Amino acid sequence: MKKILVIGATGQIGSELTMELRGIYGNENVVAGYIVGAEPKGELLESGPAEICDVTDAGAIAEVVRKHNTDTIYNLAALLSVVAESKPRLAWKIGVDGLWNVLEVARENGCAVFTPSSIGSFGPETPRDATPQDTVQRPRTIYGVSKVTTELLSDYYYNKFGVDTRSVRFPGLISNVTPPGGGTTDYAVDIYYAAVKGEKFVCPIAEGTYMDMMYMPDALDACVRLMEADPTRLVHRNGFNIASMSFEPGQICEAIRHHRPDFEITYQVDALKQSIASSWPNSLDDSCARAEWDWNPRFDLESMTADMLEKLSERLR
Ligand code: AKB
Repeated sequence: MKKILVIGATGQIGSELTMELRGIYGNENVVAGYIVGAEPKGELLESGPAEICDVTDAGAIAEVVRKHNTDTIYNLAALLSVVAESKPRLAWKIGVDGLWNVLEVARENGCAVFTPSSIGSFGPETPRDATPQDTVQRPRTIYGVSKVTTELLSDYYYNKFGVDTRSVRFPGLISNVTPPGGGTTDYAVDIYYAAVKGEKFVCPIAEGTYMDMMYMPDALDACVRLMEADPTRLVHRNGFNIASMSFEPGQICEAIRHHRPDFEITYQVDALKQSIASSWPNSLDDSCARAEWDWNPRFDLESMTADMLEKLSERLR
């Protein structure tokens, strides 16, 4: 049975991934690593072990790994794209120096490492539609620069030291559990909260701006499936394009109107978010992930919208 440490276990992905992994590998085998100020609560705290584990503290990571005999680290610590622009040094410290700490601990203790990359690792010179797996990566944001670096550093540790590093390039993630904070794609979560509360949605992203998005259950499946994949089938490692849907704000609004016909949207474009969104691809080609580890998402815009509205309505009731 795997022994897993999730760093960033109380964040948007971590809070759900930790519970998913506990369901698969057993509660006691999945440690929720968190930082002071973002402590686990409720089921996340009660269902399994939790340890303070700051990604910027290599000694703390090593201690937790040794104490729990960890063999797999999910390293989810990162600042999202918009907030990273206002704290570039911190974004680098967490995203790149933090990963370096994780990789060193992994090298010394024989751990596999999963680190998410992002559609933010692409930039304006990247082919926009059906963006290939291997293509130009010259992002203009510090988030993107750090994501490209994490892909390269992870490949370096695999090629040089044999550390089993794997990653995916996540699109915008949509979840009804833990909201994101400080991302360019956050509007696609906020819009559902507005719909369920019966409010008009003021969209910070311009009509016609396409970005890849994904429902959280598919994102969690990607994390597990890739780390379980037969290594002999992996031609790529860091990081795989994965995709399930691409839409612009008007289309998500239309999908919501199938359930809430009176739902309204207006646009008040945020210059920073828009400039980031405009530099990202419209849609990714994920054929390598499909061929190398059977990536196969379940949700499209319609099925995600139905599920989001139902679950959020229950939660906010
Ligand atoms: C962001 O918007 O910063 C993230 C991402 C696409 O990586 N959701």
